[in-house]
Amino acid sequence: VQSPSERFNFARHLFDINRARPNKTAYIDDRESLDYAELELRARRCAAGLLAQDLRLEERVLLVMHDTVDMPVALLGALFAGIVPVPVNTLLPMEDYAYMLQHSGARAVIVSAPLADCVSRALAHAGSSARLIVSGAGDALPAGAIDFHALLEARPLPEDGNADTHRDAIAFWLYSSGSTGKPKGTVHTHANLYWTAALYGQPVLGVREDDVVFSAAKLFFAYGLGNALTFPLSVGATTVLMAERPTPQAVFQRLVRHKPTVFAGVPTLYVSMLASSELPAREDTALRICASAGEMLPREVGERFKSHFGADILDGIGSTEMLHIFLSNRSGDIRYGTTGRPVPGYDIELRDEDGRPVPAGDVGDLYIRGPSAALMYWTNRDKSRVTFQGEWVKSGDKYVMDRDGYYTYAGRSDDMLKVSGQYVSPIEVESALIAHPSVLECAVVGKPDADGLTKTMAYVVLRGGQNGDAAMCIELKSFVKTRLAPHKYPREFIFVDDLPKTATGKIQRFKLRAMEG
Ligand code: 3SK
Repeated sequence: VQSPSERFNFARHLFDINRARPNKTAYIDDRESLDYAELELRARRCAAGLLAQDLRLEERVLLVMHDTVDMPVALLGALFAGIVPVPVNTLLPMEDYAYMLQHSGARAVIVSAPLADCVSRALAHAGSSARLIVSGAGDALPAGAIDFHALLEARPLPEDGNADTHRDAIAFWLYSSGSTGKPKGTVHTHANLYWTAALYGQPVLGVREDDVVFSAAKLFFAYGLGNALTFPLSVGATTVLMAERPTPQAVFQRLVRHKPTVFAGVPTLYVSMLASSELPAREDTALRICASAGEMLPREVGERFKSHFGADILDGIGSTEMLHIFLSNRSGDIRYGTTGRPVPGYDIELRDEDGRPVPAGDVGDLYIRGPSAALMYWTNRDKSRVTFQGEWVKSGDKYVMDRDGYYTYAGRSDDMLKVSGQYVSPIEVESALIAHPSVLECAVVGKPDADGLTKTMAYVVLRGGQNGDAAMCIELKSFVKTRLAPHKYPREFIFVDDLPKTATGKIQRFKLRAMEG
């Protein structure tokens, strides 16, 4: 596969590829569609508008945006201008946005109207003077804010007016969570985007020009960014965007209305789609191929989906640090229940605790080498050193490879949980729970549900004689919900007299896990 040229701007690269198909639909959202010519024009206007707001090369702009056409316009506009977009999860509490504003030093934030109030409070909390730009505000623009559509009235930068970026220049960041501490700003280059399409999107997932692509995973995730921007735009396909939460019903509506040929989801969603009484008939849909990532796809789910829709689900694993999938099943080479084999262009090693490769059949820590690896975690030297080890990236997952070279997930190396395809730190959930006046101690672990998918549960020791009844469960659930993103709160509580601990007082989560296993 050819490397990108040394001077390389990913947004310009996409516009050059698609200039031959100006009238082809690039995006369809819930309100409008954009053809490729309009997408490029709006992005070049956005680039000019951001520069007019005094943002400069490599300064950050936080994107707190739902999946509407404004999101790719903002992302590509910033990339074109050499400004660094930082797309972030739209379901976070205000304090997380305040942290990200401070940590990234963002000079502007573009926010979807329904989230503007929360982000305004975050700006005040962080003492940030970043400009607030609101998408979809209509007549309800908050005082002092700039309307995104007014920003797009700027005279567009010319077609060749992109920032003259190096392929290895900082292009964008994504925040990635860890078991301890704050989210880490994972710094990616312009070339990294190119490589995910060249190595996975086109040859493995097989996205092509005549496809209609729909990703239930949102653009602010590395997974969704590849599925719904990098891959389809790199071949001139059409992409369906959905602003609302990806419930089975919302997904079904789009599968039937827009007839996507490529769909990307996470195992929890596939399970709830198959369990729904509203599952559309195969004849009402047009699926050709699907992707799954985030957590292991149970074998029966892949098999049942294939027999209903006639389309395979390619289960794979990627990471925010590697930007997209590096280990995957492939069409014609699928073993449901495994994560498949390395994506050509990536090298995989499983190592023991001393860093030595483990033989087939043994569990080891997963290391990846490949050209889409992030540069570092911004201002976090210690954690960068642990993860980015020369050419290799340590993923934090454990895997086992069989004699035929297929890899099977064997858990995390740390206490992190993967719930609905997203990382959950048990420590963060415990810190939220312990803030409740009735909670003396607690420990959060994962528990597989009937489909084999992980859900969080909490062991709780209550203060002096309080009752661990159903009312207390409801109380604790709603208390934690106000402090954490929705996928993180425990779905189940078990009240105990004490927790298993080491001699030095460390909670032994593995003992609790064994009780549930
Ligand atoms: O969770 C995954 O497997 C994944 C896949 C693609 C990109 C990013 C991630 C975290």
